[in-house]
Amino acid sequence: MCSFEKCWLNYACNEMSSKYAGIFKSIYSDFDGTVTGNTIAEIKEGFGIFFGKEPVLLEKQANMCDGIWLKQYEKSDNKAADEFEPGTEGYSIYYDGENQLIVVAASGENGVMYGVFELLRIIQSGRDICDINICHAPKMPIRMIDHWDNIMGDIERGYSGDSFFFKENEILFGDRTKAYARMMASIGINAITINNVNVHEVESYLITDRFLGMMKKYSDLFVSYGIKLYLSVNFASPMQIGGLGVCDPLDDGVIKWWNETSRHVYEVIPEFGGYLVKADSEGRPGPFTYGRTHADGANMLAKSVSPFGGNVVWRCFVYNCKQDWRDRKTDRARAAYDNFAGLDGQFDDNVILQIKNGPMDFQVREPVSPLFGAMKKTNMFLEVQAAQEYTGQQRHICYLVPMWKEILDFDTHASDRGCISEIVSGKAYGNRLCGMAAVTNTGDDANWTGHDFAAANLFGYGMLCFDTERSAQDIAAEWAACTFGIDKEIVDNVCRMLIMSWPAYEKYTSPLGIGWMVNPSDHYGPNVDGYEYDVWGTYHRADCKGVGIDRSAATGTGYAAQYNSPWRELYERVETTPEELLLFFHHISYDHVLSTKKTVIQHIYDTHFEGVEDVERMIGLWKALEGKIDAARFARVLERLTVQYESSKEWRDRINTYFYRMSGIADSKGRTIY
Ligand code: GCW
Repeated sequence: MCSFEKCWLNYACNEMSSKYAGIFKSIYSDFDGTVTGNTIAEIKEGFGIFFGKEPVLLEKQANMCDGIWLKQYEKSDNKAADEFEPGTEGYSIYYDGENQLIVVAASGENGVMYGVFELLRIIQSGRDICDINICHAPKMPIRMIDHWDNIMGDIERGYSGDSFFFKENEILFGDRTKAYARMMASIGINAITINNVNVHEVESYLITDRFLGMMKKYSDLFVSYGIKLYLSVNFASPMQIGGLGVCDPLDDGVIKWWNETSRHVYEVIPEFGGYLVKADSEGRPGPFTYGRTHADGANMLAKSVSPFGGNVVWRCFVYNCKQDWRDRKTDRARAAYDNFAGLDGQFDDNVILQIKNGPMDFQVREPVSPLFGAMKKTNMFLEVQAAQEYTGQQRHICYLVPMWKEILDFDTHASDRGCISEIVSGKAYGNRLCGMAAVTNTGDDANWTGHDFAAANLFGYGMLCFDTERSAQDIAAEWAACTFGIDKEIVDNVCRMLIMSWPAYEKYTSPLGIGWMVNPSDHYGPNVDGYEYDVWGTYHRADCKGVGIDRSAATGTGYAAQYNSPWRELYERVETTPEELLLFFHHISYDHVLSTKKTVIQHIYDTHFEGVEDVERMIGLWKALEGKIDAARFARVLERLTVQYESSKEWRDRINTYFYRMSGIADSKGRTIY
């Protein structure tokens, strides 16, 4: 048996198999190259399973019929959209019924590969080939995955086993690596950072000869799936591995060290993507030590890779993690904006700022980071977290695509095209280097993501980067069909479970935009005051009268004023703040009445009871599928749902009890609160 599963690439026969059995006998490709080689292998495998026979690769395209043609794109291949530019990664797919020919047309190898993967998903989810008429090009130019894998083999915030890249200071490479690259290509990923942004001692050497040979192997594999390899680097490398006394970005010796190091990296790996950097953040070294700005730091690195076409992805997760809880003015939420907004226009062309979706840290509910609306002359990535650090750690189902869609749809009002999706896709200001990055949720568990349902987040992330217009429901349905089969009840129930899961998680954990009520350090399970008096700057400020943080400009931390109008005015006032974020922006008394006519305290009680009931419903939906899903996966998911149920009750009881004791106000429905 295989030590890893195929997730959504689990090709299986369905009704289309008999309809088209034996028809697609041949493949012809206008392209050749390693990506095309993998694409053809994929067609052979998929079509072999779907239609019972592997198509054969033809040498000549002479009046081809009964097959699949990987074709150089021409205008006449656009049969679907009025305006369509395939670019280097887009494609059109259509079916020529007369000749029983499927055409996948693109301008480059990556486009053809993405087209073929979409075609296979279409067949796999039971849709009819004869209806295909598609023109697609990815919305996000760069679609990145960030691993937080450490070279010892553990994964920071990893919930699905150990790394499949590293083990005990060595690099792993094998079937699983290939299967992984294929899986990422199948969802359109074109950049992967394989090591943690927290770069410890040994990982610092990944850019040296000690490891570069293996990195080259990785890069070659990735390139054959259209993916660029990136590495996280230690800003203090000149000291850590270069023996210099400083890592000041304006120091000549430091500049020379990076120039030589990068030149050598590109000598070994000409296709190398570039560096990802976490600097001056949570104890990591950075330019602040030398009184330099983050533009100084990023540009110094960027100049070292720019002769070779490399990029520097620079994270904006920079904040004071040594705060005093009595200090009510320092606000962690303000930090990314305060540290970076003023630097707009100062970054080199090959620098991309990577900004977390919210101002805090991947909570179940946060406003969108105001930094996106503050910069017009800077390349930006939207960073999201598929790893469910604060959303149930892959023991709970929490389908994050609806959350990410809300973020992408958020209008920053920075310009006429101020939506996050327009900004980070480069459409708003015409930049080429931009896109999204997701902290991944994979590990060496057989099913890759621990919870089988967590794979929907990984799949969904890729789908969304490609097409931000697609609905979360549509993505869920395709994932369910490709993963568990096209049976209607399966797809319906799995979709319902996915779609209700984020709201459910929010209900039983976090009321009205308050986050962080988790156990410190591991971030799993409820602990209302876990971070309350700690140095990390993450407070709820609950007292006997009310709860929430005043972030208004008039009386609070001033965070609300970091937004463009009209958001700054809307967030400034209690009456106009969207209720799901009320306690993020304001300190509110427990008896404040919400639009639902409920008080804040009653809302807290009700949502916590409802959240648990939602989990019960999810269990019911899953149990209804017994016998339709293979026994092993059925049991695996049920086991995790049971864990989720127990945990949701604990959340409900701890949160409700805390606020009952704090406020002294009883539940109007008289339910058990301790
Ligand atoms: O809040 C933190 C996580 C860290 C992570 C950090 C980051 C990789 O708890 O584990 O470090 O975010 O995003 O850099």
